[in-house]
Amino acid sequence: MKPMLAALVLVTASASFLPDACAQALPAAVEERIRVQFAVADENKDGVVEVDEIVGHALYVFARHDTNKNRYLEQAELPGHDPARFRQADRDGDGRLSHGEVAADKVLEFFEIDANRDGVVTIQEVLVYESAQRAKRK
Ligand SMILES: [Ca+2]
Ligand SMILES: [Ca+2]
Ligand SMILES: [Ca+2]
Repeated sequence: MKPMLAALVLVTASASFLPDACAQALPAAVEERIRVQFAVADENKDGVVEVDEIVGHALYVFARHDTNKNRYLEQAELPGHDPARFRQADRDGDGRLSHGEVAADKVLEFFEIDANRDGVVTIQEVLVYESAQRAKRK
């Protein structure tokens, strides 16, 4: 009985204060940038981001970065982009990202961010996800 109770207390404790603690770990400038990106991605302005909105946003960003307009993104077209992230998205390993590779990467990330699995992503879910990612990178 006792170990079970301890586990229960642990779950309750982490559920109640961990997300807040995580969100606070983000520098204000980073949080602000995330909030701006979220607002842009939320095309229908209902306060949550759906998977279609994230794909639409990703392809919009794709077009803006594809400066030589060859319908592929090379690492050189993404200054400041994490090279490890680039390689992860580059599924066929040809050194460039196609529309499909970018869309797939975003869809996979979307469902990872959607912690409560309700099919939409809230700003809180994004902030918790981002701080977890940053903690992992450290
Ligand atoms: Ca929306
Ligand atoms: Ca590729
Ligand atoms: Ca969600």
